Amino acid sequence: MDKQFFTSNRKQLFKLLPDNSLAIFSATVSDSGSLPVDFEQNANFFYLTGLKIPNAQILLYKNGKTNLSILFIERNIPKMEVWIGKKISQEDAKEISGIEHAFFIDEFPVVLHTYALSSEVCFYDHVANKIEANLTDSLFQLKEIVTHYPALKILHPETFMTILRSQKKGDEIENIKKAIAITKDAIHNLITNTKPGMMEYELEAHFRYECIRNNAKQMAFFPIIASGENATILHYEKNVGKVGSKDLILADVGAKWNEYCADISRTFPANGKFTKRQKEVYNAVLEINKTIINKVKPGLTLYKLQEETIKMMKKALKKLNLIKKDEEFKKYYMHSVSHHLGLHAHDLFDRAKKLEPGNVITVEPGIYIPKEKIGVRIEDDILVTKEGHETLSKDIPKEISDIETIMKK
Ligand SMILES: [Mn+2]
Repeated sequence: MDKQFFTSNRKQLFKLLPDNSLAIFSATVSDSGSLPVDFEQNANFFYLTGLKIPNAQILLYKNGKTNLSILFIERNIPKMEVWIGKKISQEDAKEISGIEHAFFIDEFPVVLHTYALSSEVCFYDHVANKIEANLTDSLFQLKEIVTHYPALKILHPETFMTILRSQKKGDEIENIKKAIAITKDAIHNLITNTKPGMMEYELEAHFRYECIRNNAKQMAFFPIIASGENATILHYEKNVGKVGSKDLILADVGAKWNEYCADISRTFPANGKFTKRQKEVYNAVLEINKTIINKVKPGLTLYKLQEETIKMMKKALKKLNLIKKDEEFKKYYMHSVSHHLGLHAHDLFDRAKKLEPGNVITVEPGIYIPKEKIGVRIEDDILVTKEGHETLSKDIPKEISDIETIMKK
């Protein structure tokens, strides 16, 4: 991605920040002395800098006409180079991010002091519920700021970041498309390698293998591979069940490409052939999936899509002889039909906000029947366009006949 993209993201954020304010964002904290771990960059930090390095920060300062972005990165430690290689230089970090001013992270308190005294508000991107180290570190720094600058009002920048990040630009959409294309191949690899009697983690391996082989080394989230009754647990992530010959398998999976996520669900029969009952349930979900996708256009809210889904779901569940009264629908369909997608699989979003061109959302109805050991979810990724929408995942088969044909080969 071009540094112009990240520069423009900061510019947009400056427009939203009030006068006399600071904003502080942090990269993911990681202990570079220990063995490698799967590094996942903090999404807001990536969005504003394009940098995929740990232990860095960015300070934004707005005062009158002054819009200042200052980057803080780790110092290179020559004796550590043999263990972990060289740290990125200030020049390279400036080049990637388009930020003109760079310091080392240990200089943060001194630089902050210069700007904190002339600021009224500090938007601190305190990162909760992610990695524990990150939480601890950002809490420690926040405490320091509160102690040293008691007049500074502390707020969270999430509202601003939601506005910015829900509006996907060209390169972002290209990244999501690429993540979906790899996910498509990996789902194909998963489906065509499935045999009854396998373990769910073997299927997970077939999915991951194809992603990694295509240089998508990171998953958008932990792959859900759930067979039979396991498919009725919405966020099942154990993947340790044995696939029964009559089971349906629900795969809710997504690769990541250059930090951007795909989020796709497909459901297929272990032995390659749907039973009559499985077909009934599957087609009911498929019809809702298609109808809701067709409704997607600017001006709608996610609330409205959910309302429409529930309306259809009530009818479908009655037809499937699962419920008699409308209000019983929650027994078999209990989640939202849509969320935004981007740097996170569940990206920042506001359910009440009207959809706009550039939004990328999922459409994912499902029906879950534990007593019949059937769980079906069909999830596609949709770009909202001026005219309506574009189904980014339209090439991933979801018709029963297509799935059965693929599995016969
Ligand atoms: Mn989803």
